[in-house]
Amino acid sequence: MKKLFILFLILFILIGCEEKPSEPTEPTVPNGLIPLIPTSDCAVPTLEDGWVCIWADEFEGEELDMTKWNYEDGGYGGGNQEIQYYTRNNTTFEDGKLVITAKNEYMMGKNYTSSRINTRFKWSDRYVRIQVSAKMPSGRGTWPAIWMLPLMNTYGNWPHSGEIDIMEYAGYDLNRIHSTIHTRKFNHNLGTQIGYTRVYPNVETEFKVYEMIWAPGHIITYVDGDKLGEFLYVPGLNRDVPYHHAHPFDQEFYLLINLAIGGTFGGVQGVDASAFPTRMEVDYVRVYRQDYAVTDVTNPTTPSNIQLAQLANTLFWNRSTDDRGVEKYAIYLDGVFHRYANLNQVTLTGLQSNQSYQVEIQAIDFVGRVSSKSQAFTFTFT
Ligand SMILES: [Ca+2]
Repeated sequence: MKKLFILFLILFILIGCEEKPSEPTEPTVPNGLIPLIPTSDCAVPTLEDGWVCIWADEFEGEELDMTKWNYEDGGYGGGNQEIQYYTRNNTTFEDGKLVITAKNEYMMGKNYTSSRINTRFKWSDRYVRIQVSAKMPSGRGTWPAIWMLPLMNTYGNWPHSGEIDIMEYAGYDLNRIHSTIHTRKFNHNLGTQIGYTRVYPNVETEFKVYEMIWAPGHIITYVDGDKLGEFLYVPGLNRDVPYHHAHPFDQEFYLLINLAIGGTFGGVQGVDASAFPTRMEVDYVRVYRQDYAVTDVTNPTTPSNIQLAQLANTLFWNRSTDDRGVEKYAIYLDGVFHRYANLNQVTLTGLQSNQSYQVEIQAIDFVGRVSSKSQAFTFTFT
């Protein structure tokens, strides 16, 4: 027995030696970036292809984690003539899930109660991947949503600074999931919002993963891995406006989850009072970031095909490609750095009227690797 123990001890030491971590190597990532460390409260800390969980709520507790979320109590109707009064009393926690129960009960002038939560000033970000596992409520008049609003209204009040509806559902149209963006140029007030819709099986009886992958100029939404919506900024189709009129999604957004009743979307076929109470359940929210320090290894391609837009003093160009995405472009005038642009369009301001400039553009990725400068484009400021 003792011999066996010693044998195991030797084996253990040998294995232990082999597992000794290797010596640190020279950093190969520019700008001293270090790999991301997953947040400890995420059940799935990494996903394939370099995604690391940076924020999550698995809803394992007995109450809402107020370090992560806010309740939005009140009866103002969300700007959509919704008929619920939101109160925190309609949110409960069961079996590791957040449950919002909409009830047919009078409160403060409204005939229904429900809940709405958000992460404003507690979590916000841009260019992330979000997964929300949720089960929809049932009944005509219900309108659950998982969506995002801008943290700061950098480009003005709604819809100028944008809205991302990762998913919406109206209970009168069984199993039909919607995914939509609203911007200054594309919004439902003008009837120009850009949306996608598809029927998925059993959304009221099964948990589905509602997902968004958000990259510069490009947002894709999924339901259980099936692509539902794709929103791409194409400057050639938006020559008349600054990019943020069409695609203001280069700023930080926060997350909202709510179960509205009635209103301009959920209530178009009325509200079936007998359908209440009804529940929206959320199993988890997980937010991932691309671990650029590990996954980004190549430089972006050189911007090309610089052109004048219809909008005065505005240029656009073919987007550069990169192994992990272009974060921004550097604009040079007569060889001198002038400013950055987050997407492949820029409106130049404050230059000398009737003076010509040699414009060169350089793409920069998320670790700071740069492309070559583009061919110079001669531009006259007006
Ligand atoms: Ca790169």
